[in-house]
Amino acid sequence: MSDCIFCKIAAGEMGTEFIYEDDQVVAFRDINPVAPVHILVIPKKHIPSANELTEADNQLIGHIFQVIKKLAQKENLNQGYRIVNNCGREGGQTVHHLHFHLLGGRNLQWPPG
Ligand code: DGP
Repeated sequence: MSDCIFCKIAAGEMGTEFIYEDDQVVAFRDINPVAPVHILVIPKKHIPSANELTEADNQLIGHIFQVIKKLAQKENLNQGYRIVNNCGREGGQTVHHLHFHLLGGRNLQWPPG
């Protein structure tokens, strides 16, 4: 989608450093980190939110979770981490391109705000 910031990032148009890339996804560090490790993992395909996922995306979502697991190992998050997907306005979603936050490196509190 031409006016989507994450589509532009995934296309390499923003000069964002990728910490992981394959044919389906890219991962990069969040511009406003809320934890020592704060990585965003996004599909290259434009999907506005988790609410628009279909059965056809099942493989993609499974793949994203495999990528997250590998990134967590690479970042030495041996004590645990959190995967967050904000969906919709009340869910706190601000960028309308599906993304998963990988958070770690400190004790994360529950419940979130
Ligand atoms: P969410 O609230 O779940 O939609 O999170 C969107 C996140 O995206 C937010 O933590 C900030 C991050 N973000 C927004 N624009 C950019 C950008 O241009 N570069 C990077 N690295 N992160 C961005």
